[in-house]
Amino acid sequence: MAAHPPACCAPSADVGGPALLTLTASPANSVGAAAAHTATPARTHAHATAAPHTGTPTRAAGRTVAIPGGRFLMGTDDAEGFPADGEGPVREIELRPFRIDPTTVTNARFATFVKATGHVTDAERFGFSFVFEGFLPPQSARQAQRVQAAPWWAVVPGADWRRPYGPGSDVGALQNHPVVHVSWHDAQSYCDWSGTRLPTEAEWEYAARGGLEQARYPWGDELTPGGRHLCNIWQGEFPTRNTAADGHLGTAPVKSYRPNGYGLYNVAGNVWEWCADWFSVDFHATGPRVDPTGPAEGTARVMRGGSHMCHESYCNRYRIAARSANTPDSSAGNIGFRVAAG
Ligand SMILES: [Ca+2]
Ligand SMILES: [Ca+2]
Ligand SMILES: [Cu+2]
Repeated sequence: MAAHPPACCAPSADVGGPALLTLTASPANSVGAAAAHTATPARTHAHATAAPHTGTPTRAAGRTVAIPGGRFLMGTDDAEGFPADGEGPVREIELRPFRIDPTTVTNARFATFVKATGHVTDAERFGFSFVFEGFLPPQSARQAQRVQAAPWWAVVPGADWRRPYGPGSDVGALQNHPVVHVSWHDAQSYCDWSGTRLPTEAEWEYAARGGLEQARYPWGDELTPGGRHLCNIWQGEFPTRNTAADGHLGTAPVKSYRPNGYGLYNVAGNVWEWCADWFSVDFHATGPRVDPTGPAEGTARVMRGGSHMCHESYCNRYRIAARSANTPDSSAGNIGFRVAAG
């Protein structure tokens, strides 16, 4: 994502996957984040996004809320935006009705899925995931290999969804927090099991807007109206001091803060959310305007919504129109997902 000014708070798409395994075998103490996206082998998993939408309603789909079809203005030309991310141009998009989960998938729900299927996540297969340095014991933080372009990300062997801060940590107290350290593939597997699917990027944005037209945030244009925090991001100086003025240092329970006009929680902040689409900075400028599903191929999958690590001075990608992406086998402590259906 070298073309993204400034780098996002999520570890770069370039460092996930087997290329990193090679690097970790060498004494290099930082990962070359500027490597090409092609460092990750292309997978043909894209077609899994066409997973059956029609099966009988399942428990997981039953948690979803109905979003009426309609037209909306997608994207932004906001001066606070990042045009290089492909946030614009603003265009009218038409969508069929669909359903979407009011929350991201929790650790408790992901545990049910893993228990039922024996699913092994990409983080477990590769043997590491990316953990924010501030969550590590000082000794581990000092010794950890870092992501060059985003050195606050430590490469932590043994970090995965059950051990979000690395070996010795657990999700015991985080049952209703979003599952993290899950790759796009892991999210897709959860969807396949639960009879759901990932939302398209257009569906995600439409649902996240909650009926407001072109608002900067899910509740309006002001970040902290009346001084109130309405989402879980970063306050203080990134990445050295987090005051947690919004109540949360790391992830927050999935139903924190008030929901948007469609009943969705934490679309802004908390965790990045995988979408079904391949990422492109410009495909949408000329692409379909009715039920768009993104480009036919790519190297990274769209992520939306921003995370608890976004800060206005650096990565204000908690705006609704903000975009990011990562390779489909990458995972980190600030990436999760919510499911859709219909
Ligand atoms: Ca926070
Ligand atoms: Ca989010
Ligand atoms: Cu960010």
